[in-house]
Amino acid sequence: MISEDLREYIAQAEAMGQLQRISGAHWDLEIGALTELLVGKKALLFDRIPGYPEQHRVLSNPIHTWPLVKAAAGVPDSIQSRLESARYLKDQLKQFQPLPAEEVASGPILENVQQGEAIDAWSFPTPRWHELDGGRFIGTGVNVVTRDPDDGWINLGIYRVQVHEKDLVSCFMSPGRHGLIHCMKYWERGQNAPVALVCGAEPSLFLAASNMLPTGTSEYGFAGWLRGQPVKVVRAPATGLPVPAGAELVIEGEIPPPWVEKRWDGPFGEWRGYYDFDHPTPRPDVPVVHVKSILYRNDPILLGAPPLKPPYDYYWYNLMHSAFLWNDLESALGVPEVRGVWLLESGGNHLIAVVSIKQRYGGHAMHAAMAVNASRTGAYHNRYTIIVDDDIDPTDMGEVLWAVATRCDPKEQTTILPDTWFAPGDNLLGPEQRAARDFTHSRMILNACRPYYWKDKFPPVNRIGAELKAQIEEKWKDVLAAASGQATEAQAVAPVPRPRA
Ligand SMILES: Cc1cc2nc3c(=O)[nH]c(=O)nc-3n(C[C@H](O)[C@H](O)[C@H](O)COP(=O)(O)O)c2cc1C
Ligand SMILES: [Mn+2]
Repeated sequence: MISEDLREYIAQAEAMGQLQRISGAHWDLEIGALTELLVGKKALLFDRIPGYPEQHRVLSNPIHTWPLVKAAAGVPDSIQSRLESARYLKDQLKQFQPLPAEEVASGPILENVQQGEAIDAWSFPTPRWHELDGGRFIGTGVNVVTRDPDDGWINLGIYRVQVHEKDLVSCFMSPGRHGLIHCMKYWERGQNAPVALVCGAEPSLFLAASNMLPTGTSEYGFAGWLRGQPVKVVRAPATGLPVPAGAELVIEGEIPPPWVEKRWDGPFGEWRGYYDFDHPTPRPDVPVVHVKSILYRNDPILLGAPPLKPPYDYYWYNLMHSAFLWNDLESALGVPEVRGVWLLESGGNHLIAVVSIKQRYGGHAMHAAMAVNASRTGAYHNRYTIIVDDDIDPTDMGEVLWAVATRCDPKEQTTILPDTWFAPGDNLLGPEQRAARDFTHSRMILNACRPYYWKDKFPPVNRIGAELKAQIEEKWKDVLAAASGQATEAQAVAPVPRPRA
């Protein structure tokens, strides 16, 4: 699906029957609650938000249905399953060539410009998304644009943005984020870091920026490649940073070093399924953005993608992440015979990685597990890595847990890795560790493959064989049909009263 901007995308989603329009929902909790209740069902377009011009809108759950994420990622209609979709995308990734952004002289984003005294970040219907949130987050479906001062590389990441004052917002970047590394380079030079917060762009940018692309690769180039046509950008007036010409709303500003100025943001309901931090303590050490200009289209549409408690249909994130991890394992990290990769929904997108392999050598499972934890996608936050044999579908949580229960000896086949890359928002960080600003954690590898050196002596699986199944299905088809039919009828028929003794 190619759309030039969010409006064209909305029209396409509506034509697919994937859009729900909602009028009159309040920015304070109502939009957030409807977003949570309808996730996985439809993209939601809110208008007539109380207290704001009728056509200042919010689009939430933009790619949070299976048809929409498949379309945004370019998976053909003929492919249905999650695993096959991830397989298709990882094969596509092997051909990835960045298609750089195309600079144009002007665009709809420049229709309205707030500068100086006119700047007012409250003039948009920013939702308060979750009940215990400590404020209004304008940046959830946001693309944070930064530039590497050394080589000019432009990065886009999704880093939450809270409005604090009319010309002051905050932007939380977890340690290791490309955007934060760019900022640190400016701060080391004694300069403020320029930033552009794009709150409402066409969703291929959202999809691109939510992935752990390699260092040095611009998410603009990735989104262009995904769409098959370059993203058109204009130079934002205050910072010179490239922003999508068709974006809905852009906040430009400067981030001073946190040792000069910082705020507390949140609390905020996060993707692990908890508030960040422990309510009611907000998070300290969040860089602030001094707003230099706000650009917006006529009747702007904010893009909202608040984190929600897993599990839910998190496919939009898991699909691409799984494809990235799969491709990393095969391409950069050289793991042979990978048969499937999936990030389980219950782990949000970053907590449980499952890889199925056809074992070919002793240590193959550990090779795969170490590679998961070496890839950029799997190195971050991934608490559990589960390796399974090729008879297990990694997207099937029941099968994965069966493999863990029956093939993974806790003493012999689990490994704990200390001091790994986590995040300040991790709900398992205790008060002392938080106070020490130590955000690392341990993680576990579960080798749930049959032990390699005696795998041929491993008991066979107690499951009907394909040949016997086919024979029985042919010979006993009437019984099978009747029995399944009867079962449904039986449910519909009222129970027969017992005869009295
Ligand atoms: C909806 C959504 C919200 C996110 N919020 C944050 C956030 O507030 N802070 C953060 O550091 N990462 C956040 N992330 C994760 C990063 O955007 C993601 O890891 C991305 O790959 C980072 O880009 P980078 O590798 O260019 O830094 C969020 C991701 C999504 C999809
Ligand atoms: Mn990046």
